[in-house]
Amino acid sequence: MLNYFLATIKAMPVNDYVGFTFFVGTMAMMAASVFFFFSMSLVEGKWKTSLLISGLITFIAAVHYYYMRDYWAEVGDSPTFFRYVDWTLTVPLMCVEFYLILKAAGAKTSLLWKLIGASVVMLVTGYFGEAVYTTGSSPALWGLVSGLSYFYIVYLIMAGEAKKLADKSSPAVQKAHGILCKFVLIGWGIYPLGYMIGTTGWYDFVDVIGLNMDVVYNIGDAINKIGFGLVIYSLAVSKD
Ligand SMILES: *C/C=C(C)/C=C/C=C(C)/C=C/C1=C(C)CCCC1(C)C
Repeated sequence: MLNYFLATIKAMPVNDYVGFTFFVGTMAMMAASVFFFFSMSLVEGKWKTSLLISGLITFIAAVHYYYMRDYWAEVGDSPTFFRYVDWTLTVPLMCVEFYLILKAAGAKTSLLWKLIGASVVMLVTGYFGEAVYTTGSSPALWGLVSGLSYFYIVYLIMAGEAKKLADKSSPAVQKAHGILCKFVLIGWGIYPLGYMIGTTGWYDFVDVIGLNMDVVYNIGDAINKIGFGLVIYSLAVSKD
């Protein structure tokens, strides 16, 4: 561990703010995982699995951030592959969180599979546009398909099946569901911004904000993965 810190500090030029966000991301995800795992023993039985999933989301991210930091330091380029492997594991787990809190209201596994299916399509098409078909109008087209899958998820949770189940749930679950929806609508909306910065297309005007794509993705991950877990945590400790 000490060696890791020393190597990190040596490999980190003072002006490498991108590398710095990978480093801070690793630590934040690790700390959050410890918090969620330890909280499991403090909450009622029915919430333990939800907290376990919260911890797994940040733990999987911590491991990927560890490698992404290395990759950035060694190669000096976006660790797109690790990034998408991370998302492909963690985003479906976020769908599981929705399913688990709505299960008491009668959520079926078919709802879970719709959410997971849409998120896999969203991520695979995003990967195509970012790493496979990167020229001409391809990134814009793949980004569009990805965006449609994203809006299907938003529809399911904010107006469709999941919303109807939330309406039948306890006040505490309703509140948690509502906040998780805002994370998906606003927090997940950060990612297309990173995509527009990192790929070429009609939307290149977004680059004028001068941010680095990985910094945008790293901010998105910190907000969404830790934020999601904290919503679940506060639901689990509420008297409901
Ligand atoms: C922990 C990781 C999370 C919550 C990742 C979420 C990623 C997205 C919501 C990505 C969405 C994208 C689009 C909607 C269009 C452009 C391509 C993507 C994959 C960046």
